[in-house]
Amino acid sequence: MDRALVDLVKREFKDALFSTLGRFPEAATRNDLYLALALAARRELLRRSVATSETYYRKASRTVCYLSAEFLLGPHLANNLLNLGVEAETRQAMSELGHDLDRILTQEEEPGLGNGGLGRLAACYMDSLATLAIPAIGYGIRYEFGIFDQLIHDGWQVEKTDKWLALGNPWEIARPEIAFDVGFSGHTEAKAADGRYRVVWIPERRVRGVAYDTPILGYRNGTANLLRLWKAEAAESFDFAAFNQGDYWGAVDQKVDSENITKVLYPNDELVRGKRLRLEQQYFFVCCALQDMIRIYLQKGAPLSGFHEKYAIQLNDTHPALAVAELMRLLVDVHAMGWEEAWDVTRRSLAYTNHTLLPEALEKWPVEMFGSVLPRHLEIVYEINRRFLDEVRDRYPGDEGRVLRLSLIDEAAPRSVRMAHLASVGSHHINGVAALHTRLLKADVLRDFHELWPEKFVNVTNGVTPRRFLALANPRLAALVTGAVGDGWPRDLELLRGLEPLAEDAAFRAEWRKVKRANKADLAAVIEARAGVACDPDSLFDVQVKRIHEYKRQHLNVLHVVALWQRLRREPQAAVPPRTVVFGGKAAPGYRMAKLVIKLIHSVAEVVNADPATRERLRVAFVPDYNVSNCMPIFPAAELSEQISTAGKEASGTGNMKFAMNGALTIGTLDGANVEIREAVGADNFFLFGLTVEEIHALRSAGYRPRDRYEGDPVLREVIDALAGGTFARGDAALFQPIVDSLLDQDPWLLLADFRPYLESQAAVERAYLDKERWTRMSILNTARMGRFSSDRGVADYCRDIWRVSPVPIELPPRPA
Ligand code: NBG
Repeated sequence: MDRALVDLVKREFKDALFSTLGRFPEAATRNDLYLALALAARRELLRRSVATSETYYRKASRTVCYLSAEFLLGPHLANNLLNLGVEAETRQAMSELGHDLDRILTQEEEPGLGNGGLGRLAACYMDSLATLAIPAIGYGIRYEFGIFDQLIHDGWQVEKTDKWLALGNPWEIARPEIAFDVGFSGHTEAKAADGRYRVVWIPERRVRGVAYDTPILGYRNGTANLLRLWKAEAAESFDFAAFNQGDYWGAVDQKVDSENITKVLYPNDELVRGKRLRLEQQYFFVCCALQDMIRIYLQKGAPLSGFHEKYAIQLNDTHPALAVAELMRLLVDVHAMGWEEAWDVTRRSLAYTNHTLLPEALEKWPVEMFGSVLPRHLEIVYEINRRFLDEVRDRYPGDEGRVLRLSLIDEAAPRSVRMAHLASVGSHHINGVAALHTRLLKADVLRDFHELWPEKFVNVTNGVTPRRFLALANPRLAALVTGAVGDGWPRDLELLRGLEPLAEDAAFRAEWRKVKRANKADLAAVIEARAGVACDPDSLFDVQVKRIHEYKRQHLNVLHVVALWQRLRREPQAAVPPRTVVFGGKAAPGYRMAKLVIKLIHSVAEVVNADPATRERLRVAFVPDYNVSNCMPIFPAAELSEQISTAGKEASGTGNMKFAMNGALTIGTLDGANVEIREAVGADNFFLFGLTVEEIHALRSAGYRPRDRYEGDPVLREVIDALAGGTFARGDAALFQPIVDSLLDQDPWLLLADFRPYLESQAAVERAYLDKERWTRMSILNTARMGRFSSDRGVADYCRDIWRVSPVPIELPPRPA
């Protein structure tokens, strides 16, 4: 332990408490303590941030700009202490001052500026960019309210506003001088100027976007990249015309209206509803981001024709796809570049990541709304489309069907702008997020684009940061791993391979089990406190945590729970290991089926957990408010990871990686990154079941009749009959009827088709679990072989295949005395 560092932390902590917060220690609340420690850490962040920005500026480094409407960061303090490498000293300093670091850490409200996997991926990539010393800026939206907090009332989800900023945010720095005007609505005029025609957009409304910067640290290096989030403010805090006419309220109204744009994150995951405010949010942050890039670029006085040499702009799904039209507008209308050159610059700057194959998640904006919010952009989209379709007609003469399919405009009423097409046309590369997903993109959703430009398509399988999800979440396992393979693994996860031979070492396996057992005891305490369910840390911990969605099939998991319960009642002597089935996840507030699935989980839990005949052998718990903080005790304690989506529906999944890294075995379908995880860990160390994408196609075209499955399988029948008969609904047989009907009539997600194979796979899990030594071997091999699922590998792939950027390491000047 570095004694001088302990003293420094104490000094800076006290200094922040007195000089910034104006508190004496006896009066300090837990929030004061947290803020003081955060401010002390922030000094170190800023030291790195200043050195980083100064280096990038001096070297005019090629920079990745990651545009994302969501960044699901999770709490900063613990992660920053880890990356700075000062955790032990900080703990010591706090303890010498009479405080408990862990207690202070729980005070932080996490910035929940994302819905699920897509936003968390953006956060993992920011972490890896900084760790790999890649010059990068993340651009997004500073939502005042992030993803709602989930409460459970009588088994139902209730949403509560997430007031994450209420007690202050010590990690951000407001930059009121970095602010841009963003126009909306109005009309366009063609004007002759400098001997050429120029189009001028006269917006009807202007909003100001103000930058808020959060430094993102690399792991134990000098880098701190910027996450720059935009907050909407009134362009003028008073509309003076209205004010002078005595319309005070009208003037203030306008301010309130402007601020609405960044008020709240849309809580829908994988579903778009054509809401005008959401379109405004998307344009707002893209417009600020591009103006900011141009501002930075012009500091060096170079002509904008080289813009694409300076920036590699990544579009995280289609939410920022307006960047295609906005960059064209800025270059052509504002900076007077010719169309062809501007188009060349635009296409060389942008690349697009697709994150979904679900049709309901593919963004489309009705042309009428689009034109009313962004009249100039609609003209630009039309012009891009006109030129693009000319090219298509040249390549495929007479193929008007193809022209219709490729068009940026969907002609079906109401006509709409297809954002995935806009992003595809305006980008130099298009990528999917797992091998299977990229293959299906090429074959299906973007097939015509693939035929047109096969060279544009690449795959970059997702990854997750081992810093947060192994080092920070699972200190016991981290220590064991470090003891075995050294301390290099957090930045080179392939080093975990060194664990492989230890799978054959009985003493190491015993240590491995000890770690898992302790993590399970921790989680059991959390579950007891938060869900009111007591569970046995010696039972098999079977976990499914993720957004609640029919395609993810939490209800298939429930069908298994019910089948297991019925079997345990029937065969009390069966050689079945005791099991605790844990669920967690939020449902979109307007998604009725998903909310009913949450209720179903609670209802089944109520009955099963109270049944004296089975309660020693089966428990069910729903952990409320699944988010980044709450996931931390879950991954380390899980033994079985449920990744059971309908094949072809989960683009990648990233929770699957967090579980396996922490030594859980996966039960899963051939979907998303499961395919590659299974390849990596070995088929013997993975519980596979279910129809493949091809088999699903075949089944559908042969005519799938779920009711036949129900009638043909007595076990399934008993399960469904229990749901339909009110066994779990306190006698109210109608309660779960929508689920039963959906399964028996259409079963769009093929639960009944996969039910039998799922049950058999669960039986294989039971057998494997009864052999502790075998299970532990498999668990060790899972962790050992997860190296390629580090987000560092993901970022390295993007750097090599898409961005063409290289590291710019930061030399940190010595700490001022
Ligand atoms: C999600 C996919 C996940 C994937 C993440 C990150 C959207 C639109 N897509 O499978 O459903 O892991 O993106 O790529 O949220």
